[in-house]
Amino acid sequence: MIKKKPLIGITGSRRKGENLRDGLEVMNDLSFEAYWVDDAECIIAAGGIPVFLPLSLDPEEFIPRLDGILMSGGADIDPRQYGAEPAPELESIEPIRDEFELKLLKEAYESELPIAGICRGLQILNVYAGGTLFQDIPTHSVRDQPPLSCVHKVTFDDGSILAELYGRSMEVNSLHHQSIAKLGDGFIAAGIADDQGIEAIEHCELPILAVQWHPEMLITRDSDPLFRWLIEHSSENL
Ligand SMILES: [Mn+2]
Repeated sequence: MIKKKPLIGITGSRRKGENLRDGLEVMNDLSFEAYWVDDAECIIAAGGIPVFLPLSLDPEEFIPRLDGILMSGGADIDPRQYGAEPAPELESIEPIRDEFELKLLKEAYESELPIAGICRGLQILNVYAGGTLFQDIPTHSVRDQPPLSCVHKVTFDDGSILAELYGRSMEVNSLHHQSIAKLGDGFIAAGIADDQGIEAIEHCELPILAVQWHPEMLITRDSDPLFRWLIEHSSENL
């Protein structure tokens, strides 16, 4: 018998047809939704089945059907979600996605579903838990090199799950221009950059890990322990 694989919801983004370079002009005002194929492929490589979550869905309906969640990278979070006014350096925001993901997290928390967060995924987890963000950290926004380029070190806290997964430290890519200011309730800052910026968080009680870098873009992606951790914990729900 084929072993049942866990279903992992992946969050994505809604855009206008005009953003498709090969799209038909007549469809410019229609919307499409997109997810990063690297995320899906890493979940497949780790033994899960990725499920894309359209923003029109009600999380209350799909959370009971899923075994785990990957909160993916994407646009900036609307600062008003954490009580701040938009700074001039704020990049594009996607309020409909913010609303969807915050509602999704409420349901996922209640179900104690395993969650992994990447980049924006870490940031929305922090905001959901009452934390705040720096709206622009230019030194971490290294976008003039291929996404697999490792540009700074992350050191993990002794005794953290992330240290168990990654060891004492690792070199990572850095495509984000925002990062955690005030840490959200229930989380520890398990990974710190050399400038003391928070690069990885884990929840003290719930199965939630999140990283600020993009493991799915690194050369080590197919054996990355974050995805392995997510699939192992999600398999407990089968
Ligand atoms: Mn960084």
